[in-house]
Amino acid sequence: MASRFLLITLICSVLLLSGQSTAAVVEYEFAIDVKEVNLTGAPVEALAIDGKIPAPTVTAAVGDTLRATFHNRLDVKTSVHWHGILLPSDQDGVPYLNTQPIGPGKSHTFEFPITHAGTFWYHSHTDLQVQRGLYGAIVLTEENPEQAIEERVVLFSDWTDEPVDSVLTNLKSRDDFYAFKRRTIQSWDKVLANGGEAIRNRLRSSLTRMGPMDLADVGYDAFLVNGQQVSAFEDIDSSATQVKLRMINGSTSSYYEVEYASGPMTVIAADGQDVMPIKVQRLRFSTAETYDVLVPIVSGRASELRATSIDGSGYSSLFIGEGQRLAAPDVPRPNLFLTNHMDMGESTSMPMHEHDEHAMPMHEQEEVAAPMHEHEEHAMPMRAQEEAVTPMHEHEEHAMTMREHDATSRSVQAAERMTMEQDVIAHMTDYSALMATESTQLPASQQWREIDLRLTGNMERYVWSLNGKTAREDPQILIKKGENVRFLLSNDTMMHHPMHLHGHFFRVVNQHGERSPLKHTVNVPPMGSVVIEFDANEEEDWLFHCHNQYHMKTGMNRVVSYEDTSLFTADVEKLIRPSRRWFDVNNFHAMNSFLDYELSFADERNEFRFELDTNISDSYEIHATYDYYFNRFVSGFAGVEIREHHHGKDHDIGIAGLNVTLPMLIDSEWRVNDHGRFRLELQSELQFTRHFGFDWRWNTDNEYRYGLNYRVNNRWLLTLHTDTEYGDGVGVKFFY
Ligand SMILES: [Cu+2]
Repeated sequence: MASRFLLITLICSVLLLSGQSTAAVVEYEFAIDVKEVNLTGAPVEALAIDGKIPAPTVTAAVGDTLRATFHNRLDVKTSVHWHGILLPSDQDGVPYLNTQPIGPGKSHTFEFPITHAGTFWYHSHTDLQVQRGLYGAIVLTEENPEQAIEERVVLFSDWTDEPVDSVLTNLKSRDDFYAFKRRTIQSWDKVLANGGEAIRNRLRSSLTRMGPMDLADVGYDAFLVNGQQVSAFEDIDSSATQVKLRMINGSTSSYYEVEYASGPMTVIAADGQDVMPIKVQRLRFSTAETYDVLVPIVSGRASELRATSIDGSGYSSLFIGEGQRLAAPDVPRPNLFLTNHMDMGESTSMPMHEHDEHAMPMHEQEEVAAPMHEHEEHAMPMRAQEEAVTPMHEHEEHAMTMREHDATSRSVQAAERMTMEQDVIAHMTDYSALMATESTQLPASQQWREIDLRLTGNMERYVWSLNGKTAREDPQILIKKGENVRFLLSNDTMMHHPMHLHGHFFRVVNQHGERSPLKHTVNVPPMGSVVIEFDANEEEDWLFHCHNQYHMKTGMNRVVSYEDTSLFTADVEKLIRPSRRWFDVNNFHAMNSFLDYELSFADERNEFRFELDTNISDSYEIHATYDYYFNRFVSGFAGVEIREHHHGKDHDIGIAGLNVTLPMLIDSEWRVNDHGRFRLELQSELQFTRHFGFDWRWNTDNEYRYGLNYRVNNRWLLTLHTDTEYGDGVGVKFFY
């Protein structure tokens, strides 16, 4: 691997006419190559820029020209996108849209003027390469920076040892594939244990066919800060009383709760744009955002900045300062059973006490899942150093024993909240507290264009879309230069979506009116809505997409095109697709009395299904159908059914009908055969506990199958079944 060191050369200094300031060409040259890393105890192949994960930080000042050359040493294509930066569209780095991909062995040079300051990042926009390590920080400073305070870059990311293509395949194969690994299967035992409100929530979400809320897609093996699970800044100037952290969430799909051990953080910029300073104790950090914060340095202490994945499945730790380690408080696992999705959009709707109150029972926290393992490992040394008396120690105790000390815990925390300074936001979960430093109003003289964008998806099939259509089906949003554009974003799904617009800053319209903050990435919470507005002052084409890379790659994106200058071509399909369009899912069910094999081959709208049932000796049934999905709940199908049973051959028949998801998430099949005979079949699954589940199927011919399953791991189930045709049986189910 040809690793190159960062090369910064100030090639030429251009004296401006005034003679006062100098603008430089800041030049970088990087190699993109594979790199073996070992983050969880096993060596895995990753991708790195100049041998580093994260990539080296790119810095430049307003007025400079940034010239960056990338040499692709991979055997696949790659690309580099400058996230959040205003630049000419042909430099934006989105392959097939703005900049051609960088082929294997090829090089590409970007060159653009730096017109604004702030904290940003750069990353590959090809396939899921960002999950493998192709991301780095960008620090853009003012032309003549004032005496700067001590500052550091803090880049958070998520890590899986699995090949990314298999992550996507797994997400497609079963909606709870990673929930099992993350221990977030929302089984009925937990619903019941959480009482009346949880039962009502579950019944409501089942009746409305929404299904339960989820906070993460992937079961990660590690969460990283500056490339490590535990990292430290020990070299802070000893005279410094505070340090500026340029925080970047460079994750592929993770949101974090960020908290600092030595008091609240002062947020001074969001997405590279200055905001009026606000003090925040716990900050929800959406994928692809950046925040600049000031944190106090406590002499003789290394205070932890902890970023906990919002599903509670793990965290990364950064210790700031030198001395005894001071741990940040544990963020209890969110309780999805008691979180009404309507709460998700409200600021500080989940104050600390509510969180703790809704924390998982203790035994739940004790179970050690793979991602929790590291969590435990670096929690241990902290606990070991008990001499480092942490003021937050009591907090941990509360979280762990809150079942027993519920009442005590609640009153203690209520008191804590009371004593907390009035102007500290205990938990910032949205943007209502963010206020720009000056008016961000759009030119009053311009025409308005308003566009409704519903964030839609199908969790069961893992298809994500806008207004019910993937980018392949409806790729473009047309706007005109000189307009004010307003996007009304409403989230119809039970997941968060961090929506990112390339090449523009938009206002996130909030209570601060004309001083609504400017951002380039906005979280739209489950069932929530957000209004964004921007001045259409660019040219050509810009991507607008969910920055959860798995949502983006399965359809949640659009090209925003300027009508008169758009260079949009059909090639864009190569951009919005993962490495392939079709996914296959195989289910194999082997019993002592029969075999059942199901194959599904599907894209976002079409599905080919094949099912074979047989007892091997004298009976079999084959179904082969084509399904077209009208929407999340309804598909139409046509196909054939071939049956041969021991009591005599039934002849082959054509079948057609509708599959409809009914309230309570019951799947129904309404079909007729070519003799005009109608049949209704119903089926569903019930998950009693993390491991035990029940499935049933019944039809109006009075055929049924039902069974009890024990889930051994992500892919294997032990099963006990009975079937009208094949009788009772025990066996295994396997899917891949
Ligand atoms: Cu999304």
